[in-house]
Amino acid sequence: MTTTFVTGITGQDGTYLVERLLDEGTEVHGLVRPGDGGQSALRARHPGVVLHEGDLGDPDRLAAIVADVAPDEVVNLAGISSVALSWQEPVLTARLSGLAVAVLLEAAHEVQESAGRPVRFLQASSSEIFGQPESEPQDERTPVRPVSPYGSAKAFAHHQVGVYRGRGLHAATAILFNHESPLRPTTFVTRKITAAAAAIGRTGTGTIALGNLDARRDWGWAPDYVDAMLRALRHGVPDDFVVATGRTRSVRDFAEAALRRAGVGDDWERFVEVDPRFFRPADAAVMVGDPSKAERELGWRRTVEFEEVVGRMVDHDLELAERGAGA
Ligand code: NDP
Ligand code: GDR
Repeated sequence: MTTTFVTGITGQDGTYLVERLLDEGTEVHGLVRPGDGGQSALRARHPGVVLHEGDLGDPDRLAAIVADVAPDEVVNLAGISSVALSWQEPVLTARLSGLAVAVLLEAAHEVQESAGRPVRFLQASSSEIFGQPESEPQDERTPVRPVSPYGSAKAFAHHQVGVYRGRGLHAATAILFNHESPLRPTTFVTRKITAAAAAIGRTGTGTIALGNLDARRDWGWAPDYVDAMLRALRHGVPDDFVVATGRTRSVRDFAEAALRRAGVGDDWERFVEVDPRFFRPADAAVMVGDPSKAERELGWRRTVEFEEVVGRMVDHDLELAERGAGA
């Protein structure tokens, strides 16, 4: 039986990944932060998952857990995942999303050396490593030139994976563009919009205060991206794979689609306002990925288009709003 160690198991992608791994009969071990977090919900839902308490910021504990589990596969999803937060916490971001990846790679390599069997590693890399790219669409050859503390930490991690690939570890990256689901927290623009749109749709009042409405992003469906990560992990050759839809939409487009779905109609613009507090010191104007390598070499296909991503998120939030109102 394959043993897979997953960090970030309580997050959006971790939640979908655990279900995939358990369905295929994998023994799943997960890193959880001491204290509650999403831990008790996870224990209740999946009692078969073995949880290990530790923090990414504690390198000795992290290395000891990997040595103890001696996994066949490591999937690293944990870290500071908010670009906005990384501007407020640049040093913590470097520790959790950069340095901790060096610790995990070294620990995985040590397991490989001491057990005398291959260990596979998958890093959740990010389109933010490209910063403000000069060309579109971005692919695996786009220069890595981050402009945010988050992107910089992810770029270090991305390069470190390449270093360990050179040392013989089966280490791959999925260069993930934005991917969304009802599990997204409202600190990200999509869920912030869908939660607010649902409330506006129900009550007919309220506003959504947003930053840069012209920012364009390539938004996909989270379970599709988890599928891509698994394919990259299990692929014969360890490599880097852009995971994206190849289509880009503005924050304004997202807000329009969500408000229309919530039943607001042509009047949607009246509910959107710009608040300078949500602008960032640096932000790419347009991100759009070219997933053709993942499609060609991994056989990956997205299954959910933009309109449906928005629709599923709004419908979920409308349901939550109904339930909240009925309680
Ligand atoms: P989430 O923010 O939903 O999940 C982050 C996970 O990291 C949570 O399980 C969280 O645990 C854990 N974590 C945070 N800090 C620590 C710590 N100090 N020690 C241990 N665990 C910690 O992220 P997503 O699921 O959306 O993303 C998964 C990965 O993919 C991330 O690395 C992200 O940077 C990357 N990525 C995501 C994209 C997206 O669009 N979603 C796009 C590109 C890359 P807790 O529950 O305790 O907070
Ligand atoms: P991002 O996602 O920074 O791309 O990181 P986010 O949803 O936070 O921002 C997307 C774009 O929307 C603009 N924006 C706003 N963003 C937020 N959060 N709140 C607002 O009010 C708002 N108004 C406009 C942002 O400026 C930005 O241009 C996500 C995360 O999942 C990362 O972990 C991942 O690596 C990248 O996607 C690819």
